Amino acid sequence: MVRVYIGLGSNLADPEQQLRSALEALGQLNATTLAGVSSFYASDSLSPGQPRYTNAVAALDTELAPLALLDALQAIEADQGRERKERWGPRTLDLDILLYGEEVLDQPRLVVPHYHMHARPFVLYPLAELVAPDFRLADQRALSELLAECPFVGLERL
Ligand code: A4P
Ligand code: MG
Repeated sequence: MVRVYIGLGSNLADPEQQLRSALEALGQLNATTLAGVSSFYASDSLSPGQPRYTNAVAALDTELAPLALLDALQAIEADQGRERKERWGPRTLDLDILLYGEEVLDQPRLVVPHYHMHARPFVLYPLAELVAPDFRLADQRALSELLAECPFVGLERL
């Protein structure tokens, strides 16, 4: 069993409901247990002119290998009607593998820790709800230091 953290995001078609549906699907994954869910947070999109996002982080305990987990997450995204038209386009559902145990992966389909997580308040603050205060990322960066450099600005806890 490996402890994994998943970032959830949506900015189309009732984002809060998208996140709830995705959490239900995560809870039904093979060889996987949903171990925790953060609060939901709203924030403006990083891409100007797009609808606001709702984000959350989920903790999973899984026996799925990293790429099998990615396949499963992409199947959930597809089930919930995500269409990949443009990178960074609005989406009904985005599921990112933030952390996969202690692993550091740099593969064509999978980079872990997720490349943008270190400076995104809508990832770091929900993650902080699920872990101990002295938590370190797989690359050994302390979550507390990342939070100190990432003010809780523009984030609304729902
Ligand atoms: N991929 C590589 N590593 C991973 C990983 N750790 N987890 C690959 C998941 N996928 C990973 O993803 C493109 C490819 O990344 C996948 O096929 C997978 O093989 P995608 O989800 O299709 O692309 P994307 O999400 O449009 O691009 P990207 O760079 O992941 O965008 P981000 O970083 O997710 O940004 N503002 C707010 N407030 N909240 C948000 O959640 N999200 C975005 C999208 C922009 N602004 C936002 C938010
Ligand atoms: Mg993504």
